Amino acid sequence: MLFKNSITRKPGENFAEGLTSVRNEKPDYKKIILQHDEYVRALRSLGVEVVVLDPLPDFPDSYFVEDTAVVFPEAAVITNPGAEARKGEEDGIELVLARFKDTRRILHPGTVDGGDVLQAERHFFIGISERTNEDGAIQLGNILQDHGYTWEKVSVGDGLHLKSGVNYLGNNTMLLTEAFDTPGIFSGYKRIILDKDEEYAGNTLLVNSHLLTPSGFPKTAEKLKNAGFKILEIDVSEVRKMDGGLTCMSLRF
Ligand code: CIR
Repeated sequence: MLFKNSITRKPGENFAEGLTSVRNEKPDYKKIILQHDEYVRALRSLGVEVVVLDPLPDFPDSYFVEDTAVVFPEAAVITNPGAEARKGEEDGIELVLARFKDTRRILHPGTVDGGDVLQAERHFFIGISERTNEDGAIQLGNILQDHGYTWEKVSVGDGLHLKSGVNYLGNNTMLLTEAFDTPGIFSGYKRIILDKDEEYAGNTLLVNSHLLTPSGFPKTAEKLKNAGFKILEIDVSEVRKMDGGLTCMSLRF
């Protein structure tokens, strides 16, 4: 699927007040701004128009725009984010997406974070996690089904989001951690399994002709290149300190 448009949001000066499981590594504002700029440049270099929204001071995690919507050619589903501190981020995104798509909403008690929603061609995997519940998955699945997509639930286990551990690379190929390489779910795909010490690189993002992958994971970079993929390595060290990665920082359609 070719992406023409994307929505991003600049990290705010208070981004380090966002939710994170990473202790004792202080994130740096100047660095994250440079990293975000590089990310936006990479999207543009791949032919994608990028909307860059201003920070929302009340929501330090709001540059992780991926969690606020699920976008596909026919519509955009505005989520009800699973973390209390992030509820409300979706309202600003709805206004922007409504310029491009018909919008639908996930309603309470359903919760969905976009980071739990993995699209592989006409099929969606919806992760059940601390952020996405059964009710939310069913609401989203019903909307997807109305548009002719198929879907299934996947238990996320320990990770934050489904896409923290598995991503679709195109060409019928999944990049995934050993934990997701269980018989059944992804066995119909070619699979590239991440080394234990490089699992963070599972958050690799397919954009048109290239894969955006975090820098600093040489074994994963080699595996992707050997499998025939073109890669762009991007430094997201500060984003990682806030439990985020490359997929989280944009909505693409
Ligand atoms: C959070 O905990 O919600 C943020 N600090 C990180 C969100 C990352 N988003 C994503 O993986 N889609």
